[in-house]
Formats: sequence, structure tokens, C-alpha cells
Amino acid sequence: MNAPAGALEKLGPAMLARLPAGIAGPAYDRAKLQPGMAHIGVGAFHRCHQAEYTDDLLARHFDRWGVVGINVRPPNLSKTLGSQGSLYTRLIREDQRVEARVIGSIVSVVDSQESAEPALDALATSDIDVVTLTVTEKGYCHRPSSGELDLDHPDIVHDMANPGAPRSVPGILVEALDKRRKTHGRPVTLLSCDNIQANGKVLANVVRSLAARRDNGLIDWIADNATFPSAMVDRIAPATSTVDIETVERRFGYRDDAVAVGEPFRQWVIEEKFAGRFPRWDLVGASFVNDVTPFEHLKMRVLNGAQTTLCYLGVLAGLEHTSDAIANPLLAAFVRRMLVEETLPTLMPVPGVSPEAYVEQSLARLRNTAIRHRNHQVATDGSQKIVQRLLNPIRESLQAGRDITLLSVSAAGWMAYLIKASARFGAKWEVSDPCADRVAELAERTGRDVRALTEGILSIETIFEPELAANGKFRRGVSEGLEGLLSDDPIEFIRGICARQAC
Ligand code: CS2
Repeated sequence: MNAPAGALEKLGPAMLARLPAGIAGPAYDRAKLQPGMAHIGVGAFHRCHQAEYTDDLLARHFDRWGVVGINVRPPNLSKTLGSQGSLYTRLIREDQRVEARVIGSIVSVVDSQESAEPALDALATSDIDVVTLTVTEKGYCHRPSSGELDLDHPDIVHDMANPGAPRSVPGILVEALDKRRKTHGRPVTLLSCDNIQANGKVLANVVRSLAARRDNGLIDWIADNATFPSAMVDRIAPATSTVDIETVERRFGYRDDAVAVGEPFRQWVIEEKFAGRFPRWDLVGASFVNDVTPFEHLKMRVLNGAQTTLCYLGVLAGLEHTSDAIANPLLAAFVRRMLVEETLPTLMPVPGVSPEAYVEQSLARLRNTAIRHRNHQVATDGSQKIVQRLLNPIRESLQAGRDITLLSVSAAGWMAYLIKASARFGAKWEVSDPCADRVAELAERTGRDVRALTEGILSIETIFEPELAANGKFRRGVSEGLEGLLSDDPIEFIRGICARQAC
């Protein structure tokens, strides 16, 4: 079926009964599916992770667990998923292998980018027992260095003045909880699925801090009726590209504007702390545990730490994707040595997991050439990612008197990436990071004075806690890294470090 794009049929409910060979559909009667949970932030990751687990669960044990997908930020959902009856194709890719399935667990989509009202209505209905979120690290409006609500955040300032018309995710959740309290009063589990350390605690912090400002008993109602479990989520699922959409057209002969592509590996570990009815994702591969901390440290410090390191060193080396960066023997040696020598000693034991084997498995996942994860995508919002991926292991290693040389170079990679994007350093690439303007202003003022650059960046308190920023070993490690990475030949610098550290 090689018809031109315009002539192709679009994916939709009518196609479920006649899907092309080689592609599976929902293994349950999708027409009977009713909403039971809502998800905020319907991006590629949600479509490859929570929505897939839910699809598996519905096939195994059908129940009222349809997902209402809500976006409070771009992109618009009605034009893509909405126009396809909320169906989409999920491709699992590993090198030459492709496994395709149409996922049916999302029952409807809600666009709430212009005003919070559609999201509030959806979240406050009595059908919804669980709200999951993937709103990116910065969506929580917290201070990464402390996990507390950032009261200076412009959206939080706005929401404190206009609680009924919130803009921020915490503001929307608080208003939705208040509506639930005033109407049916049903309990709800709010489950963060973002890569933030203790994500449930952070979500509880930001919601409670805002709710406490209302003098109407909401804070007590939340204490009795809402829970915020922490969770570790894992599957590499880059932003969908036109190549992915064309792959579906070429292979299956239909048009799908909401394709999502992921790797075979997936994992979900959820703290067992539910407010009411909760989907039995543990029946389909997720784990319910008492404490997710060891799992989240392992994942964020090893897999995400490797991704973050490779994205910055990769961009500096002129490489496009994670898989290109790890194919460079020098960068691969650097990252393995960093993980084994500096990161692993900071981890708690994880039941049933060999840390060394986990490192090798993670590096193998990053070599998957069919997953075209752009280094610039991973680099986005690095200021919100480096605390849990790099700075926490650095802090703990410093306390234990261990080496932090390679982790410091990785942290300097984030700095060099932002500095080189500034006009003063030639605007090498466009960046998206809440700290980008601050770093650009600093670079404008100081030029290539590495000491002043280090000093200035380490004084960003929302990212670097004062005690860490003041540590001499850390400051030296970062400024040495910055000196080398800002030089004309950052790769030569990495070669030197690798020789010295026996990578
Ligand atoms: C990536 C993650 O862009 C990023 O920050 O590191 O999205 C990563 O792919 C996932 O956490 C994997 O589970």
C-alpha cells in the first residue's frame, strides 16, 4: 500500500476491525471502555508507557480504566489523537526490528492550553479516581535544590492571585481538588510519572503549599482524601518525528498523526499508597512497593545520568543522537567509567538487581540505533534534571570522601552547553532551559573567564544548594571541566581526562 499521504485513510475506530497484517489492536471491546483516570501531559512518553500498561491491563482484566488525556501546554491534542478517536500506533523499535500495535486505552482528549477550565472539569468529575502526570520536571514549579514550591515562579505568583483561573500544574490540581471537595468528595490518587527524585513528595509539597493558602479546609480534605505515591518510570521514547509518521504510512498504509515510538525495555515501580480505586498495573508488569527510593536512584543516576552526560558531550562533539554519542569509543569509555567508579557507590541495594549488570544493560539500551533520541532533546531543561542525575550523587560522594572528577565534568557539560549557546560565545545552537537567560547574561558579562563563569553559575540557588556550591573539590572539578569543554577541542580534553582516570 504505497499511496500518497493525502490519499491515505486516517487511523480511527472504524479501522479496528480491519487492521493491516502485522499490527495488533486492543484485545478488548474498546467501544465499552469508560473513563476512570485522567492523565496530564499526553506526549510520546505517556503513549509508550502508562497508556500501554493500561492497554495491557484492559486486555487482561477489563474494567473502568479508560484514560482521559489532558494537555495544558502545546501541542494541541484534538487535531491529532482527537481526530483519530484517541487511537494511535505504538511502535517498539530495536535496530532493524519493529513491533506495532494500536493502543486503545485513551478514551478521550481534552485541550486546555487556552484556559484551565476544560482540564478542571475533566479532573473534577466523579468518574476519575486516579490522575497521572508527565508534565516534565519544570511543570512542578519547584526549586530542584530543595523540592519546595518556588513562590517566585511567575505562574505560581499568578495562581496565588487568581486561584480560580490557574495556569500552573500545581494551581490546576489544587483548584480541581477543591472542586471535588465541594461536589462529590471522592478520594483521588495523584501519581507523578516524571523523572524527579521523590516525585510523589515533590508533587505533594507543591500542591499542599498552594492549598494551604486557601482558608476553607481544603488542606485537611487533601490530607484525608488524596495520596501522592512516588514512582519510577522508564522507557526511552523520543519526541515523534515525521520519519515515524512516514514509517507507519509506508509499512501499514494508513495515516496516524499520533504515532509514538519506544524501545523494548520498560519498567514502572509505584509506591503502594492509593487513595481509592486503583488500576492493577501490577498484573501487567509494574511493581507496587513500599519504597521506590532505591529504584529511582538507580534509574535516574545510571540511565538518565548516562543520557545527560552523553547529550552534552555529544553536542560538544558535533553528534546528533544518543546512539551517535555512545558509538564514540571515547565518550562510551568516559560514561562507563563515570557510572561504575563514581555513580554506583552512591546507590542503595536494589532487590534482585546487580548494579554492574544494570549499567551494561543501560548502555546497551542507549546503543539502539532505531531510537533517534536527539541530544538537544535530552539537553532540554538540563537545569531541572542535573540535581537528581548528577548533583545528588556528587553531594553524597563528597560526604563519603569519594572521587567526583567525571561527574563534575558531566555537570560542566550542562554549563558549557548553555554558555556556548549565548551570543557572546557564538550562539552555537538554540537552547530551552529555565536557566538559559541567566547563563547568557553571565556569559555576556564575564566572557571566557572560567572562574567567574563557575562562580556565577554555582550561585543559582534553585539548582545548587549553598553547601554544595561552596565545596572546594566540586568547584575545582567543575571549573576544570568547564575550561576543557569551552576550549577549541573539547574532545581532546575528554581524551586527557580519560587517560588520567583510566577510563
Ligand atoms: C531523557 C528521558 O529527555 C530526557 O530527559 O533522559 O526522557 C529518558 O529517556 C527517560 O527517562 C527514560 O525512561
